[in-house]
Amino acid sequence: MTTTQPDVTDIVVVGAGFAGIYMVHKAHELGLNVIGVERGGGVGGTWYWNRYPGLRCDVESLDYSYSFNEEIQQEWVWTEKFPAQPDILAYLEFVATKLDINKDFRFDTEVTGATWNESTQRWSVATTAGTIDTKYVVWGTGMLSIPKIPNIPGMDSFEGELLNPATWPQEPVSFAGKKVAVLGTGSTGIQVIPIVAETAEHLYVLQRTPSFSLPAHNASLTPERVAEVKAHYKEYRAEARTQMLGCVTETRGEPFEVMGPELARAELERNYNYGSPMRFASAIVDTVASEEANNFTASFAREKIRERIADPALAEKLMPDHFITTRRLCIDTDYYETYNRDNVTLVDLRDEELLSLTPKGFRTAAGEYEVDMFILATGFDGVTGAISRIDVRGKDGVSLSAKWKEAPASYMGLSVAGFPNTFVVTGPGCPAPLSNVVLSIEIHIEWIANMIKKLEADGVSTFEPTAAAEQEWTDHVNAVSDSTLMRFSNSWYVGANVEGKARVNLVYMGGVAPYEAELQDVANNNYRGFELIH
Ligand code: N01
Repeated sequence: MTTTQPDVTDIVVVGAGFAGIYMVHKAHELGLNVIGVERGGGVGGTWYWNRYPGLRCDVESLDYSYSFNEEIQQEWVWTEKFPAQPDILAYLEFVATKLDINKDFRFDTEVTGATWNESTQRWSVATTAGTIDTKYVVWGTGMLSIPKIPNIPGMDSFEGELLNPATWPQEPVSFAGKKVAVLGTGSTGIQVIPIVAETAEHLYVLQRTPSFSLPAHNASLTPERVAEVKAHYKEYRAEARTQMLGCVTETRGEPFEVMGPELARAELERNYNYGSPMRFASAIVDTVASEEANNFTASFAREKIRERIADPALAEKLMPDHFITTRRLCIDTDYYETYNRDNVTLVDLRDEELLSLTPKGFRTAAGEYEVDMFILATGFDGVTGAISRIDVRGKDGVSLSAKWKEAPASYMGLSVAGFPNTFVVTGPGCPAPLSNVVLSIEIHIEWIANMIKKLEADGVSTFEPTAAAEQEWTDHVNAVSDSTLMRFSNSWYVGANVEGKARVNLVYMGGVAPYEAELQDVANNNYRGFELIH
């Protein structure tokens, strides 16, 4: 229903994922009016839309959950080491009910624009169900919510089922007896490929860039393990907050040079056997920074991949050649073993370029393949994609997407010069993409809520970061990133996966704990870098 008079509120929260749910709860605590807007039919964010079989998070469930509410973390029972999508969605529904935030959300409603009004010093937020007049806008639109659809000739002509994991149908999809193609071998492809292979008549995996993947060793959580963590959850969460990746890794925190090859290998082995990308990536602390450490870790991971594939020539085709951890380090269940099956064929797009989809399948430089289903596991327009497609106009009518087209700058990864009274949760230039993102979100939401509380108490009408502070932070993000091997990355971490997108360091590589300390320092110094107008 479209209303002519705008609704009036204090805060508009866009998105009902981990960020939006917590922000609406914080608005309740602050005693402010809040309206949440969510394009999905319920809470969940990316976990609402991504429903493909095999989807589970690569951060352990005991970490990948809110820490702010003791009752919630005690009551909810995680059953597996790595949570599956239905469990995460059920968890978020449980939290939303518990915190009574559903009533504040307009579901099945899309934000189409947001315009800063100079005369009222407020935002006008346009949605598909009317306009909202608000003092603050908090964008909780997610880092990975807009799928990247590749522009492959002939896609419209394909007569079979064309599926995207990020908008997977709600009803079950059957692969039984079908010829299926999966395009893409990032985290998504690696999870869906073994499941498809189980029942498909034939599976073609179309790979352009091999990923590094480790066995997840997923398993049921024992009641003892759950009880042990729950008995000391407060301390466990506090320790996670002192870590670079925002979760407990139990690693030595030593560089390769100090460890030496023998100990380094033993530590890689120990963490490989545990099964966790966070732990494996932290086994040698300078894996992402030093070429020597990285080559050592990568060689170890390649050795392990070789052991899992029966055909040595095929194993070489699946061998990644980038610096490990500069693209997502994946975890899997039977990914490489899937290539030992008779009904699976690797189509190496580096040998035979993908030319087009055809009515009956796809064509490469080597020939034509018939398939009934084509799955686009081709990734996301990361970090900036969701907001950039909304018409957000700040001061002087400047468009956010135009500003970010050049370089997605931010101050502290959560605010943007020229866009007053606005926060972008897990925006460009924060450590979230390389962290336990739930903790990164909590850090942002708590900081944002504290700032709003202070602004309200002090009678501040508008705030925005100065252009100088934004530049300084962006330079710092770039300098830290360029001091690591991330400078060679060609993934969504640097916007390299989307044609025409500015190549920029979207991830702050300084780590979660130092980043939170920096945020606190900004707050403690009367919100250094922000212009506050009474
Ligand atoms: O996407 P990706 P994803 N022609 O960008 C290929 C999170 N996540 O959805 O690199 C041919 O990693 C592309 O090849 P290339 C996680 O943060 C987490 O898998 O462009 N190939 C690549 O192989 C992750 O990092 C979980 O050469 C094309 C693949 O598609 C992020 O989401 C699960 C192509 C895309 O890989 C994204 O992962 C799932 C083209 N035109 C996702 N376009 C877990 O927690 C793209 N590709 C476990």
